[in-house]
Amino acid sequence: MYSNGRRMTETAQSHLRNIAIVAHVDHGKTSLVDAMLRYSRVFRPDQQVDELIMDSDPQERERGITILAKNTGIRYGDATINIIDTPGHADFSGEVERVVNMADGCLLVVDAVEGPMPQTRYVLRVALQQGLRPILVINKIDRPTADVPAAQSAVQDLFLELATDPDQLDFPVLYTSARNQYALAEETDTPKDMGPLFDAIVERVPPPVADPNAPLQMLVAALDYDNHLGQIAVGRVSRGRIAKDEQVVLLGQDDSAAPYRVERLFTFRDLARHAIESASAGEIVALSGLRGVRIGDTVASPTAPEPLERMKVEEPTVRMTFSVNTLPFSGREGQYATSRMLWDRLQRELQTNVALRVERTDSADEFLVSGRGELHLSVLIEKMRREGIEFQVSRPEAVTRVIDGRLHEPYELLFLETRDDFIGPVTQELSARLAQMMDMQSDGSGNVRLEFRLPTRGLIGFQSFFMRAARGNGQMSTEFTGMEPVSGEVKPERAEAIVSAESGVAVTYGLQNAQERGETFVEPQTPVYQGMIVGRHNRERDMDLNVCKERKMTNMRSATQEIVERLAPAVRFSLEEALGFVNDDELVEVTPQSIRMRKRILNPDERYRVNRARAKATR
Ligand SMILES: Nc1nc2c(ncn2[C@@H]2O[C@H](COP(=O)(O)OP(=O)(O)OP(=O)(O)O)[C@@H](O)[C@H]2O)c(=O)[nH]1
Ligand SMILES: [Mg+2]
Repeated sequence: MYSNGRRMTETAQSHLRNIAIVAHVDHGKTSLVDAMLRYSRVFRPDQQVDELIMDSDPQERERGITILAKNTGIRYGDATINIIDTPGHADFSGEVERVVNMADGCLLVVDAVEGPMPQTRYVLRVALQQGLRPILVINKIDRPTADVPAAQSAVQDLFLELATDPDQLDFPVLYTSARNQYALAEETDTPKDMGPLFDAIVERVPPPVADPNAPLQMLVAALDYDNHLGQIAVGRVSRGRIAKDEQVVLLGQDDSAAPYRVERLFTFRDLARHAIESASAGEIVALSGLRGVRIGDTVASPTAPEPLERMKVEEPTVRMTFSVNTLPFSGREGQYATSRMLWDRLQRELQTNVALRVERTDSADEFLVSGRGELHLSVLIEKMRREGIEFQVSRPEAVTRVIDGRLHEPYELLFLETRDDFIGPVTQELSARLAQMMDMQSDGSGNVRLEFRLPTRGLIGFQSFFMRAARGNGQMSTEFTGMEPVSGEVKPERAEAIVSAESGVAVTYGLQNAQERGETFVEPQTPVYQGMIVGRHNRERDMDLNVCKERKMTNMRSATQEIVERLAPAVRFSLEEALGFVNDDELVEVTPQSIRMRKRILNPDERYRVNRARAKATR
């Protein structure tokens, strides 16, 4: 069996290529996978095909970004090319760290207009440290403002800086338009199809080299779920063979080892899983039958249960609490989650969300959840709310750490692209957030690129501000640079809250009163509770106000005179905006239907008593 298997394996490996696609956000990774899938004729020519087919998660479609790394397998001639599409947003860097171990090569995609950006450097470093053979793909060459030579030479500098092995400097360069579905080996070639990119992959990425006769070892790099099969573990067989019905052991965290049978085995072909009987070292497979499996576990032969090293994932930078909904409305709009249910749900998330951390706190109803940025956490919040769960979260804060006896906090570089009309308000806001400007470049036609250095603490809530301030004419990205001693105080310009003084139903008259003092967040006829934040006060202090108060109707004449009641429409916050708005003494209440903000202490008298006591204590 083995001698036979060995010959078969060697042939199979030489036909196999495993590549990861990495880049800065929006440089065209998923579009490139679309173009490759189309070229390999997954879709019949006359078939209508969705764009960004790999971005299958609803939040990926809505937000227009890739959130989860995903696999597909494409046939090209005799070759099978396993492709791993990864996210380019810095908050999902953990996804890149999770999957690079499955690849032997990578396509580094760079936008021909933007050139290398912060996350280009980050993902290239991760890929090169893993020893991947790179192919540089200069994409979007169809864009009128493309500057291919500039982009290419900037990436070349990056390679010189980051290569861990001189061989990595000898990389092919392809020029592509993923949108128009062509790739060129030379910039001056005539556009035809994606063939040149496939040829480069087959010629330049080495096939997987591994021993198919050693005892089985496979690192679980991804998890999937199937209603019939249950949990599906995905990984690259790094040693030996794996077969359907075979006995394996699952080596988990804390040295646990549990025996299982491989119930079903698959490879990836196009957009589907393709059932197979066996696979050998070098192949990327999916298997069912393992229970309680986590990413980072090893599937091994019972004869040699040796775990592989778990993938290295960097530390979180941002954290917030997730807590049980303690509000008067709890359970009305969603499934009321007990602390046990919330804890279990967060534990389940840890099975796949490798860069996430969850800890208990002093309170049984509150958990500390840490991730790689606000978006990393808000995507999780949104996912849980769509599952029907109700809960509350706190304002995000930077994760601090004591190093050599001193409190340190994360620092980041912030890169902004916007129109020069917005430089003023943006730099003013950033200086209140402890940012230092490092660089500013104008292109002469009104576009500007700005670079700042600031603590992660100052960055919290900035994205919402920036999007509003630049009226959508902006892009931002960040790069974590390291931990530095804490200094300075962030003073974001937040006006304070208008807080509902009563529980009841907001009415026009009450909201009009509120609008004389600021903006309001609720429409008339909205149920409100005492302690709920219903508006933004113009002054720098909170105000409790009864928005349920009706006009006194005793004087009929004056009431009819003022019958024309003017009310500005309510300001609606997205989840991210709400997270950026709340202070430490407030929470965001999340239900499947609503995002509300509240004071932690609902009762105004009690709240003022506590605040006074606190102010006294710090004096
Ligand atoms: N003009 C032009 N636009 C492109 C090209 N490739 C991608 N785009 C556009 O660029 C945007 C981002 O493309 P995606 O493929 O989602 O980028 P991505 O790298 O997968 O983004 P993330 O996964 O979120 O990091 C989309 O609007 C694409 O239509 C191209 O070759 N030419
Ligand atoms: Mg993508």
